[in-house]
Amino acid sequence: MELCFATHNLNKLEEVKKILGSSYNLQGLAEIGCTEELPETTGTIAGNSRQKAEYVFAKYGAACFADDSGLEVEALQGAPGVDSAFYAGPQKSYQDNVALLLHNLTGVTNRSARFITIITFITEARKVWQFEGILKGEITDSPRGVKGFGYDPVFLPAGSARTLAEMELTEKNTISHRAKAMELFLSFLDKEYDSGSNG
Ligand code: ITT
Repeated sequence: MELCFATHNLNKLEEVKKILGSSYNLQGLAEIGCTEELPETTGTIAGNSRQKAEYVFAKYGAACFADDSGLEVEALQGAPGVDSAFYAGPQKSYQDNVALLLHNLTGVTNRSARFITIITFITEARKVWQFEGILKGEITDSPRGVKGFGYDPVFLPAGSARTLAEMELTEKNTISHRAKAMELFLSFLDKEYDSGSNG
C-alpha cells in the first residue's frame, strides 16, 4: 500500500520508515513535489496535525498522514507543548531548544514531563482519523546521549536508566509516543482501511 507521510522532519521519517517495514511504500514530501513549509497555526497539537495533513491532501491530492508532536513539562504548565519545534526561536534548533528548557528548569525539582504525538490520516474520501501516543518520563539535569533528535538527550522515559538519545532507534521505537500512535494507526489500516470498508 502507498502512503505519503506529510513531514519535512527527516528524523520522524526515519523512525516511521522503520516502524512500517516493507509492507508499505512510504513517500516523503519531496517525492510528491512539496518543498514548502507546512502550515502549523492552530495553536494545538491535534489541530496542527490535522492542518498539515489537510494541506497536503488539498494541494497534492495524496492520501497522507501527518504527525504533530510536542514535549509537555509539568512544572512549565505544559510548555513547550505545541511550540516544541520553535521553543528557543524561529531557527528551530534542537540544541537551542534543549538549552532553553534546561535553563527554565534550573532549580526545579519536579522534572515530570511527557511526549505526545497525534497522527492524522486523511484519505481520498476526505475522511479524517486521529491517533494519539504518549510517553511519560522526566527531564534530566543535563543532556545525555547522541542518538535520536530534538529533546531526546534530556528525556528519561519512566522506568528507564537511559535517555531516549542513549537508546538505539529500534529500542526507542518499542516505547515512544510516535510508535504508540503509529501502532494504533497501523492496526486501523489493517482492520478498517486496507479491508476496503472505509476507503
Ligand atoms: P513537521 O512539522 O514537518 O512534521 P517538525 O519538526 O516541525 O516537523 P513538529 O511540529 O511536530 O515537527 O515539532 C515537534 C518538535 O518536538 C520537534 O521539532 C522536536 O524538537 C520535538 N520532538 C518531536 N518528537 C520528538 C521525539 O521523538 N524526540 C525528541 N523530540 C521530539
